Amino acid sequence: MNVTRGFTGRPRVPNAALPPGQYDAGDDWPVLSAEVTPELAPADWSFRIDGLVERPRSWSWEQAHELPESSYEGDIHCVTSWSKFGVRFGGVSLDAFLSVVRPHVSATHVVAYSHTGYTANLPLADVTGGRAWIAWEYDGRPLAPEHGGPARLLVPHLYFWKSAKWIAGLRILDHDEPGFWEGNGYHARGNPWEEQRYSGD
Ligand SMILES: Nc1nc2c(c(=O)[nH]1)N[C@H]1C(S)=C(S)[C@@H](COP(=O)(O)O)O[C@H]1N2
Ligand SMILES: [Mo]
Repeated sequence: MNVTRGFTGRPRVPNAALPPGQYDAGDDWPVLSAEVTPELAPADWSFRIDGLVERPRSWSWEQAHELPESSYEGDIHCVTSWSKFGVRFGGVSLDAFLSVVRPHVSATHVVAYSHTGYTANLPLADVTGGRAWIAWEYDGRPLAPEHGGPARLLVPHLYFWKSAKWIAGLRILDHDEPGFWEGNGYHARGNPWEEQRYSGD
């Protein structure tokens, strides 16, 4: 890809909490969307998990809110090189949804898909063990539509393109299948600490 790596146009302040090549966006929260922000009311939102699971199912907004609340407080890292420190999201851990559908032992990967058609692939191991959420609150308020409200996937330990906005579901697979950005040259896993930006990194 024809991109200039390692240049962000901002001064670098050494910070051990910043993955390599990232800068601190401070109070800014850039909006990065390949699609037009959809008009998606909570009543029209649903979340489904199917594929290699024992009991595929869908949750309405109300049903999803009956699951135990879980929050994330920490950092997020976009591959375009901004990071944000100490953000707070509220929602439900993906573990709570997955324990209901029960992935097969053969399951290795997931494709997350949005109500808009956006997709992102992830190893199953990256969305289990308390490391991924369906998030509908930011800073104690409803998640704004441009940031994926009413609900988005949140996988903060990977580059933020994995955190599909307007999340509609997960398809559980026994192989890896590139999503939208991964099919356009981005890394299959996207670990910011190993600077896995592009396929081949
Ligand atoms: N549906 C959807 N989800 C998406 C994207 C997108 O274009 N569409 N962009 C991804 C990218 S590249 C990033 S950095 C984050 C941006 O989230 P934000 O706009 O809330 O900062 O969402 C991710 N999830
Ligand atoms: Mo991004």
